[in-house]
Amino acid sequence: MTEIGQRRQANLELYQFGDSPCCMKVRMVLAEKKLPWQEHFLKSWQFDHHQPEYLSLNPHGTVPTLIHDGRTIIQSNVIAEYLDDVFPDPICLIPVDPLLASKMRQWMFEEQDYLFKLIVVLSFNTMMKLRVQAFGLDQLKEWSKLHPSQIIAQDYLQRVVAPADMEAVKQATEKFRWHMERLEVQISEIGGPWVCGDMFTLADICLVPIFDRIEYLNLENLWEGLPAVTQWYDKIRERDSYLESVHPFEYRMWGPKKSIEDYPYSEDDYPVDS
Ligand SMILES: N[C@@H](CCC(=O)N[C@@H](CS)C(=O)NCC(=O)O)C(=O)O
Repeated sequence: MTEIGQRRQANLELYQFGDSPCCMKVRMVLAEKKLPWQEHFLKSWQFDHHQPEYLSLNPHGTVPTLIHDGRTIIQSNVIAEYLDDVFPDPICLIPVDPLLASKMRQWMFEEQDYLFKLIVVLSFNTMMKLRVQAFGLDQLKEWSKLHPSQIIAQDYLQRVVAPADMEAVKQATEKFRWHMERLEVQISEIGGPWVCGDMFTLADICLVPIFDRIEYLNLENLWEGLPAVTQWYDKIRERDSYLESVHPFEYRMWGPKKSIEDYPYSEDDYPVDS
């Protein structure tokens, strides 16, 4: 079968939340590969990702989960590499050179092990707590009954209701800036425009959803004065795959750029997810 025929026949399903950085990463790989896929949208605020049916696919109760021809693949970085291995056309996103490939994976780990954890702290303290105001505590308590583990559900409710931990926010922004300075060195030393030089790779795709979230939190100053990082972000936002995979503003959760007053919750749409 030709490569185009193979792509048309690819049977790909993605379980996801729209706003999730890990899911945007996978959507962007799918877009680079021009692969059609079917969406299974999970409502995180109603704990769809903790229901037994979903846990049988992904025991961690996290998104994304990819199903390819009935086979399940979890962990966003693993999914990204899997898609590149199985669908090498029309663009290959992993360098052949082992040293460059190791550099790419190093930045993929940097995103998973550090940057992602930092944006969880920043998001939780600045966006997630808005859910109490937006939905109302009674509604959140009602939904929490849908969680199969009441210990986890109560812990979640307490964290959402607790006042923002501004010391944790301060520490997370300082750490984030440190990673940005290292990224500046990486892109400028290799000559850009991408993290691994001339070749656009999975490292670029893994990092961009983190930038998207930071920008949505009005924290773009975290790469202020870093020209290589700034140019990298400007350039990646011109790619079709970015435009196809970035979550539309209308469906985003509330945050500094989207106030509850201007965008009140309506039963008819799904303006929020994790
Ligand atoms: N290492 C995992 C992380 C997955 C993850 O934490 N996903 C978030 C969304 S970006 C999630 O499902 N959060 C919901 C929860 O933890 O309850 C991956 O890369 O797939």
